[in-house]
Amino acid sequence: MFSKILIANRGEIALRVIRACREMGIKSVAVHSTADSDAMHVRMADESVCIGPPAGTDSYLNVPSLISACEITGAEAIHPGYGFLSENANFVQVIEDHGLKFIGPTAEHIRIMGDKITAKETMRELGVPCVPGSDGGVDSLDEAHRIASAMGYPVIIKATAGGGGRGMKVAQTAEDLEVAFSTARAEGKSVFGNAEVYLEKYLTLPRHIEIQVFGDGKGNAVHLGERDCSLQRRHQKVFEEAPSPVITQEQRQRIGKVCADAIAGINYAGAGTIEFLFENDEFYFIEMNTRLQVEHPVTEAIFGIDLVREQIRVAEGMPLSFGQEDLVINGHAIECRINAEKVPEFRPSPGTVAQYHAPGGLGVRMDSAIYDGYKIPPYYDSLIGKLIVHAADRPTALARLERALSELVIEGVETTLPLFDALLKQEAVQTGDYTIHWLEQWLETNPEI
Ligand code: MV4
Repeated sequence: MFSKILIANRGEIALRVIRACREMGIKSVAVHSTADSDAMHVRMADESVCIGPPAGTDSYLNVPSLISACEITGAEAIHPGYGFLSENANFVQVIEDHGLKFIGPTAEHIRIMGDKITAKETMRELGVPCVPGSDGGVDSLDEAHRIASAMGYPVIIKATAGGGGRGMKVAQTAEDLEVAFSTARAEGKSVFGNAEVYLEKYLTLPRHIEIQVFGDGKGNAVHLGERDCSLQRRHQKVFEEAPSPVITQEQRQRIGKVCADAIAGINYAGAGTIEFLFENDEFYFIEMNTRLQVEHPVTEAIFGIDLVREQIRVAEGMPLSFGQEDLVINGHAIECRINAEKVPEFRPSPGTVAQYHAPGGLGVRMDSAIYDGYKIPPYYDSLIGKLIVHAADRPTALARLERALSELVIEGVETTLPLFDALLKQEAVQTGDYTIHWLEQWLETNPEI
């Protein structure tokens, strides 16, 4: 049993972990940069340690400082949150070398899933349906031409070390292939230090559906259904919901079992997300995330479980506190990501929060680390809050979201809140009839926000 956990993160996710620790009777240690001395996670934790100057690379990504903070405070385990070091296999290795516990999967599993070719190969062998494409890397333009013409255009070239949409190029025809191939390689090399690329059939109008999985590291695993994360802009999710408006219970159970069996088969430990493109009623694996995700609260809402508590339990070597048969969906949940950005340009808008009033009432959860007078620093991600609503069904959840948004006040900085008021008025959002391209197309053609 852990008696003290260090949270290697900031903002709302640090609060999320501190809250789980407190409920479990575990002491929490916050770490912070010099820019975050007055941050809510520092106030809410039992202890705090300053780990460096403002830049993330000097503080929240500073591994020696984090290990020292554990040694100074006697923390036995590290929760990485999301982003920062949450999917860094070397960090996990260093933690273990110091006799500490990483709350998450093994370094090996992080490494496997961090290399997209290896991830896909692993998943295919485990029976997970994948996007058709090259088996492994494509080393030459000639090889790319052969595979693409056999499969048919359009195709997409992806960097194996890529992620977040970087190092990805679409070729609509054979004429585009040379440029797509060389730019994907160059971007892979320059951004990720790895020029290896692979090729896939390009799916033109898919949805982004991700399956939440959870393993105990000993061959037992469950799935917690899907989240529909199709509403995104420039690979940043904006609005997520669970369950997906287009997935049937039968499809959910089928793909869910495939995913749970797959991660059970590799003795995966902790929370994971298996990402799919979903088109014409078929699932196509693209990537796996080996962390707790920003949008995990929508899954927590519909299943009535605490994913962070479960992560901590599994890291302590305890069994999962629920079996697949215990996991029954109750209602519908929606999350809005609120960023300190000015719309419609989505320009970051740091500054002082003059006034903050969180919404409340039945089925409303506001995860945020802001407060009246809080100064949002310019150094980090612009996410300042997540509004999550839960209701008996999708129409009721949408109405609850509109109501909660009407109560929410954030003044002093520009936020993406006007986007959500406008979004809720859209037919596609009301009916759930949208693809991964809908939001960007709508933003291009609708200057009203
Ligand atoms: C694709 C695709 C279409 N076909 N792969 C974007 C980020 C990375 N995670 C995978 N991505 C895509 N891969 C094939 N074979 C379209 C995208 C894509 C996308 C995927 C999910 C959510 C939003 C997206 C926006 C643009 C492109």
